[in-house]
Amino acid sequence: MIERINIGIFGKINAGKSTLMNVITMQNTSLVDEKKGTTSDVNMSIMEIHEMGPVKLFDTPGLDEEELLGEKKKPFC
Ligand SMILES: Nc1nc2c(ncn2[C@@H]2O[C@H](COP(=O)(O)OP(=O)(O)OP(=O)(O)O)[C@@H](O)[C@H]2O)c(=O)[nH]1
Ligand SMILES: [Mg+2]
Repeated sequence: MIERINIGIFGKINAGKSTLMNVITMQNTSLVDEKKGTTSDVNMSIMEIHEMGPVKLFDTPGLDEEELLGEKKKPFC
């Protein structure tokens, strides 16, 4: 199995994490919306980054989701 560097994208709700993920991967694998709390589970994408090699990228739910479904989602983060 190929060894990959893990890269997580963390931040507050609606900060643009999924947008950043899609820009980096040049794909639309993460759902983007103006609504808060769009990402409910961690999304993973694999790719190669120049001069870094194989990586695993993780798009995550907002860190400040307590008022939404944050507590239920934490075990998946
Ligand atoms: N103006 C501006 N809007 C942005 C930028 N990045 C993302 N957005 C917008 O902000 C909103 C939220 O973007 P997402 O990428 O879904 O944000 P997120 O952090 O993944 O959101 P959650 O999954 O809900 O935590 C969308 O309407 C995006 O189009 C940016 O750099 N500038
Ligand atoms: Mg998101």
